[in-house]
Amino acid sequence: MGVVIIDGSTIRDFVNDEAAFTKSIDKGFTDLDLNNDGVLSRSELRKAFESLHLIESHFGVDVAATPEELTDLYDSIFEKFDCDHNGTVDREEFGNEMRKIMQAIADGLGSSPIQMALDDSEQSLIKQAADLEASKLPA
Ligand SMILES: [Ca+2]
Ligand SMILES: [Ca+2]
Repeated sequence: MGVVIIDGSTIRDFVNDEAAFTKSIDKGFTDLDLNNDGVLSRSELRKAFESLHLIESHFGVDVAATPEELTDLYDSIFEKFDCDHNGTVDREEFGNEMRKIMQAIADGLGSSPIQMALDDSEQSLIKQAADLEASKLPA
């Protein structure tokens, strides 16, 4: 378990770093596409959000939400991602929506840094944002 300190600019720098962001979105998409059919299904996207831990922090869900409430929530997230409503999320839809979510998180954080405890093995976007910033610090 490592603790990182991030603020809005950490995340914004990451999202604005086109090469780094696209690379991590691409990798994330490939990891999430469990059956390798080139698109994300409802359940694949749900797994993604369960592992990103964004739900609790960003969507303000009560941890005591019932399974039905959670399913409704994940359904509404899926609808957001699935811009053309064809029932699957392709790479472009995924990248566009992740960018919006990360920007919304950045705006929410503003300039007040928060501490996040992250699993060292975790490769969430927030962890990658923190790593990117750390890599730019003078040695
Ligand atoms: Ca798939
Ligand atoms: Ca779609």
